[in-house]
Amino acid sequence: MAATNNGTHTDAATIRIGSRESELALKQTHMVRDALQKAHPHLKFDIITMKTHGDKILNVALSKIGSKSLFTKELEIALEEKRVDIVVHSLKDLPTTLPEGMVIGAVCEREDPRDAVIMHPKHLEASLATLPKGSVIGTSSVRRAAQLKRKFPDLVFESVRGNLNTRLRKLEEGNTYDALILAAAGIMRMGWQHKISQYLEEETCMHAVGQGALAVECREDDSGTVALLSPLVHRDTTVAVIAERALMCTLEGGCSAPVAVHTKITEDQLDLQGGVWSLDGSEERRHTMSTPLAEPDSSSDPVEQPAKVAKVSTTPYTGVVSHQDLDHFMSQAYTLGVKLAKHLLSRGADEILKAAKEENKANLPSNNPNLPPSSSNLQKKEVENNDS
Ligand code: DPM
Repeated sequence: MAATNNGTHTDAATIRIGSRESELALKQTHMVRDALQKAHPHLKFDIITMKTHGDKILNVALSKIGSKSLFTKELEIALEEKRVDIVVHSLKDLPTTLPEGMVIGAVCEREDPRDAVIMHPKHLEASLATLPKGSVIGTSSVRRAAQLKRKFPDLVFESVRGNLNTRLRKLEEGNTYDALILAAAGIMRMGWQHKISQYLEEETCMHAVGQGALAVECREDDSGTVALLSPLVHRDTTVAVIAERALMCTLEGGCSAPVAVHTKITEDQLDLQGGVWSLDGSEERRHTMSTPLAEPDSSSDPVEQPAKVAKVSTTPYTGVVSHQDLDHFMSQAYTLGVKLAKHLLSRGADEILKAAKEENKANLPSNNPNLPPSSSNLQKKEVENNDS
């Protein structure tokens, strides 16, 4: 245990950081470890790696699992059993409802949240708009596929197996894919920015909720660790991702549903754009709403209180720990996300999401024994994992 009984850290404490084993996960963990070491030079930080269920079951597409805890559960068990004190995640892999007793103690400054295109070496001069008709784009994200099918009906979208290293090798050494779509943040952390041909702006493909931000999870009752993480909290990122997660939570979207966002913080205002698509991209609902990020008392908007669901962390704001000086902004951001989600739902997003989830479920190999697991379209094909 890093904390003493009264919740404060001793000078000699060692903080144990849990991480997945993939190269990207470790790079992310090292970034957080370095920031913590800088903020707390007197503490020692150890990294403990482990495989998650998602790293072990390599034959089911992320969109079929329906649960986002696939890549986080083992780490959270280690946290609960006090084998580690904190866990580093890509925020976009963390569900909007955390297990009881767990909180996000810090959301760090966001990297570029956009999706990006890596072209096959034979298409280095091309963009998605100029690729030959029928070109195959590798992505296992229903969110990316739905938006891009709508924009580029002549392109073909295929699932791609494996972690980032495997995917890049399959693109560059094979002839199956003409391009990959990946999160710019992951590409940059891997040191591959020179391979990016094109960044996708929000008109073309909005990003996933929380994309590009790292989150540090800890035990809610470990006040010493929560305090230790506070130097890592980034205000604008925290406010933006709370709006995004409130939207996601209210839509009850998960990995299986094409939900995407675009957030902008300018001066004292937060703009949140959200969208929902059918799997084939033919249906779309998107809308933008804004809120002033006003200091207490100058806001005229009623502030929505986050729902407290039984058996769920009592921390409001989709699991993100509230910091006193940020609380007012966090609640305005949360309110905005809920409001935008309700607007989208009232315009038919509920039907679209329901249909997308059912379509995904119907294509699950286990629900459809006659379906060969390797049949060729995105919804039916298997992937090894979504390795982040
Ligand atoms: C989630 C999705 C993907 C990851 C779904 C989505 C992409 C899966 C795929 C929830 N998690 O984005 O619509 O492309 O097959 C993941 C990546 C990162 C975190 C890799 C990536 C790195 C970027 C970040 C996988 N999780 O999206 O290219 O920190 O946001």
